[in-house]
Amino acid sequence: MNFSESKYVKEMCEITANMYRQGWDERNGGNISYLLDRDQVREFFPIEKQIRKIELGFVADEIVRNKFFLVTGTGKYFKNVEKDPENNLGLVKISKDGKEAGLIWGFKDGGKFTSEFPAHLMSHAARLKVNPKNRVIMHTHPLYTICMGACLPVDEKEFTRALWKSNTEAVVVFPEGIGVLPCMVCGTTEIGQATAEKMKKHRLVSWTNHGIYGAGEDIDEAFGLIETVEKTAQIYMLTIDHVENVIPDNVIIGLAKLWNLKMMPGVIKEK
Ligand code: 2HA
Ligand code: ZN
Repeated sequence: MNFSESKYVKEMCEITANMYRQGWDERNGGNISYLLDRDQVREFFPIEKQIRKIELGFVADEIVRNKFFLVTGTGKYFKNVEKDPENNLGLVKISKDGKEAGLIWGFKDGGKFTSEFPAHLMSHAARLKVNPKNRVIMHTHPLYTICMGACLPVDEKEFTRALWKSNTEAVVVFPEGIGVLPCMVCGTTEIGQATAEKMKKHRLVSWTNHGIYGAGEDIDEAFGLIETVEKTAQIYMLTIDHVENVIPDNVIIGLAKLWNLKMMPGVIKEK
């Protein structure tokens, strides 16, 4: 079978089209990286296959070296992935020394991976150390999440609390809370390091005035986290000026007890 028809490429096509239709990924906004296992790649390619080398511009953590990533391309539009995956996506293998990536498939017009690849690889490394089953890092620009970040102080406890108090699903879906970064220059190793630092404790990281990162064992988990934040942020923003009822602390605590969740400390005060 051709890799273009593989389950992995299909998953990337479906999710980018879906995210585009949510209105989250205008123009070239958003990027996704999907870690594939050696055996999953070996089904389609000789393991040493390399079309060309691409410099990473930083040294990747040991845990992601020799690993394979299916990743969206820089300057490419989510809108177009489904029509032409081989141009808009690439499959790369991180080199043994962590300094470059070998292209195995895709980026057919000479392109390369997303400008946010440092943040992706560093986040993969951070999540893999917490959960060896993590496979996906997803970045996107959801409208209400960005609005909410603009309306709140840059404070992850306050952001988490505002989310948990707006939607009963929120504490259940992300009991560890959301990490928050201030507005920073994107596409740099600095924002990558800052994101990865937050990823040690959170599967979600808000980039103030920009968007959000989600991590998961599969595309559904990463997407599900982000769509829950976005739905909740929509509730928050649509009620902000006239809210009568927010979720009481005892209900949030009750939900956490019911589902046996370990809540981010310091967000809700246990009485
Ligand atoms: O790839 O979303 O953060 C475009 C972006 C940059
Ligand atoms: Zn972005």
